[in-house]
Amino acid sequence: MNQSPRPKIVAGMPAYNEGKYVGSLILQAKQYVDKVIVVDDGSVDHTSEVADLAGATVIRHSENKGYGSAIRSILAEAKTQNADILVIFDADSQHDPDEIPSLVKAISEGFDVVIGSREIRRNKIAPYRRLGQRVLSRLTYIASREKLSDTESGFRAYSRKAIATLDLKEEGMSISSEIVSEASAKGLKVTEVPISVTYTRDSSTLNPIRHGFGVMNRIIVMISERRPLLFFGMLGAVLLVLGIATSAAVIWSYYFGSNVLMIGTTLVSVLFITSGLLTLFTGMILNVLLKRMSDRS
Ligand SMILES: Nc1nc2c(ncn2[C@@H]2O[C@H](COP(=O)(O)OP(=O)(O)OP(=O)(O)O)[C@@H](O)[C@H]2O)c(=O)[nH]1
Ligand SMILES: [Mg+2]
Repeated sequence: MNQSPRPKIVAGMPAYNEGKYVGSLILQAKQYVDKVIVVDDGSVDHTSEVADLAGATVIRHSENKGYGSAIRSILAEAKTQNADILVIFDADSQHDPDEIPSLVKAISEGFDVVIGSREIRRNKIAPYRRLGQRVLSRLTYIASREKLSDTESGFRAYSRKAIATLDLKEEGMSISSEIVSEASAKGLKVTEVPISVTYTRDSSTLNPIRHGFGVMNRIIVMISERRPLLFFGMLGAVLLVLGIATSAAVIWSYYFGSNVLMIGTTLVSVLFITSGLLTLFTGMILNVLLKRMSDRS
C-alpha cells in the first residue's frame, strides 16, 4: 500500500500519428496529474519528439501494434511508475483533459475502473455510431454482466488495484470490452461518469463500420470464453430444436403420410441432434473448468 497522503496520479495516451494534438494535450493534462505517459504506436510523424518535448514519458512501439497493445503498454508503465490512479484518454483531441478530475474523483470514492460515457451526456454523435455503441455495449453486458451505457469509450480511469490485476490479451479496439469483462471477472468495481466528446476532424483512421464488426466478432468470442454455458447452451438448444423439428417431420410423414422413411431428412435430424448434444456438453464442460480456474485464482 502506498502510504503517501496524496495519491500519485498518472495520465496515459495511446497515440498513432497524433503529432498535431499530443503536445497540447500533455500540457493540458499536466494541470491535473503528476506524470503523463505517451505510447507512440509506431507513428510515422513527430508524435514521439513532440511528446518528449512536452515532458511526457514516451514509450515507442517500433511498429504499429494496435490500440489494445498501446493500452497494455500504458498499464504496464503505470505499474512501473507505482501510480495510484491512472487516467487514459485518446490523443486525437476527442476527449477533454479538463474532465480528468471527474474520473479521478470516482476512483477516490472507491471504484476501480471508471468509464467516461458519451451516452449519459447528450453528445453530437452520428446515429450509426450511436447504434454501434449500443450493440457493442449490449454484447459486452452478456460477456460481463456489467450494465454500462458506453463500453467502447477510451476515456477511462483505473485504481492501483485495477492496474495490478487486469490481465489483458486483446491487441485491437476490442480491448475496451475486454477490460470490462476482465474487471468483472476479477471482482473490480466498475462505474461510469458522463464525459463530452467531439467529432471534429475527419478523425477515423479505420472505417468505423468495418471496425465495429471486427470488435463485435471479438466480443462474441469473449462471451464464449467467459460465459460458455450461456453461449454453447443457446447454440446447442437451437440445434436440438432443429433436430426435434426435423425428426417430427420424419415421424409425421411416416405414420400419417406416405408411409416411407425419408432417409435424407432422418440423417439431417440425427446430425442436428448429435451436434446439439455435443455443443451442450461442451458448454457444461467449459463451465466447470472455468469455475475451477476462478476458484483457484
Ligand atoms: N486507430 C488506431 N489508433 C491507435 C492505434 N494505436 C494507438 N492509437 C490511438 O488510440 C486512440 C483512439 O484511436 P481512434 O482511431 O481515434 O479511435 P476512436 O476514437 O475509437 O475512433 P474515431 O471515433 O473514428 O475517432 C487515438 O489516440 C490513437 O492515436 C492504432 O493502431 N490504431
Ligand atoms: Mg478517435
